[in-house]
Amino acid sequence: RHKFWETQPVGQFKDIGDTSLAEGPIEPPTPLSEVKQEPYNLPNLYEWVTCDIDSDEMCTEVYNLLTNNYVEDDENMFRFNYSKEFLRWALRPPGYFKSWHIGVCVKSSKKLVAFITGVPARIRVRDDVVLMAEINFLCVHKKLRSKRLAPVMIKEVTRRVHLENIWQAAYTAGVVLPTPISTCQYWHRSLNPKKLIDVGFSRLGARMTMSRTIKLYKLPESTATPGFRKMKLHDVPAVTRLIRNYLSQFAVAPDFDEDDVEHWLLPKEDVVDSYLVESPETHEITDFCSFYTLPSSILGNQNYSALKAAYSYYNISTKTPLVQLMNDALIVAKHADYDVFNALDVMQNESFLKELKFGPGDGKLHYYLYNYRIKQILKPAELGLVLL
Ligand code: NHW
Ligand code: EN5
Repeated sequence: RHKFWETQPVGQFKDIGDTSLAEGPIEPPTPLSEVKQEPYNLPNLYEWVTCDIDSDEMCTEVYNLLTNNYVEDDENMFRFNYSKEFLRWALRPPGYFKSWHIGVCVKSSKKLVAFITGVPARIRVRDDVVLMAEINFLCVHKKLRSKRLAPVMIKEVTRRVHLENIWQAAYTAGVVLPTPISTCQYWHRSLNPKKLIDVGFSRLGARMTMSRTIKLYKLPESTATPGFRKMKLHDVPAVTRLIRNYLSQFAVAPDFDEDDVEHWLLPKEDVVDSYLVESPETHEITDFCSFYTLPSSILGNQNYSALKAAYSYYNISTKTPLVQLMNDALIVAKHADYDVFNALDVMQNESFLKELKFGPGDGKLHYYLYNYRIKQILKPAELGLVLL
């Protein structure tokens, strides 16, 4: 069934529910001297490249590959269109390794035809903080699919992660692989319902007219929470305390320090947005919400070529009810001209999705760990991790 994944240290379908298997690493680390020193072999026409995404030319090559070949929905109507600035942000967190930004190109023309990346992250699984690689942006050009290139790329990124003495990884995918630690549902909140319907992202509900639909999704002009404002650099220490305390309740979550918070959560235009609530009385930071910007190309529509989507990231409420906080997030997203606000049913998101008129999407997102076993499949609400 899974000729490649059966050979890898990941939870196997046959082991689901086997309580005799302990939680933790599946295989022990091997001495660094035993890690393969040369890259894996590629088919003869191709060669490895380490992608320098600081370089505008390389960043453009990667951007073009992904823009034309990355993830689509099940009916091939939309394709993720990560921006160059987003890719630079996603691939250069504190302590990143250039050697983990891996391309495959055609020897003769140097044209980039495949890509995979890792970035380092400390991820806590229950009580253990584990240094991991977060793997993302696996992409093989449409013309080179089904030639078993993906397993070679996964083995190569694994080798380069091992060379840094890191032995675990986390990743998400829309497809089922051996074996998810959790399966989440995408939810969508229309901000621009007319456009969403026009492009086939959503449908006019039964017994609904366009004008009733527009009215249904209308939002207030201004935010409701006193002290709601954009996060600034000087907020990093307070936001770090807030988020560390909040994430401690989940079974799997990143272990963020101040440098991570500055990188991942400080607002970056058209990449990541973060708002917080500063108490007008005490000036305490009591609540926080954030979203990242990931447009999709609209494939084959006469009138529109891009869908502007916000994706819920980390949200924390200690004083402001989460429903009110997220309604304010919807209001600022609407003002910034997003067409849709997307969220997964992770963390405490269930508590606002229905009330704020999010509807379930047709996509699921499966979470995976490499070389780390957990005993039971987690509920989405036990996940405190959002990957890009
Ligand atoms: S998920 C997004 C993945 N990208 C896309 O969907 C883009 C569009 N599709 C493609 O480019 C986010 C191709 O279809 C890809 C597969 C490249 C997906 N993850 O080359 P073959 C991520 O980036 C397995 C893992 O013939 P292809 C996360 C498949 O099950 N494995 O297929 C990435 C089969 O193995 P099996 C996937 O269609 C996490 C084999 O690939 C997969 O030409 C990576 C077939 O290969 C997926 N999304 O190319 C793992 N899709 O055993 C990281 C298919 O079933 C692991 N496959 O026979 C950790 C590594 C680090 C460890 C460090 C200690
Ligand atoms: C790793 N970092 O399928 C990422 N998206 O629902 C890789 N559907 O947008 C993982 N099919 O339901 C990728 N509209 C996995 C996701 C791949 C992309 C994907 C889904 C998620 C999606 C939309 C459009 C469907 C178009 C036809 C969808 C319904 C919205 C509606 C709004 C009103 C209230 C009810 C729902």
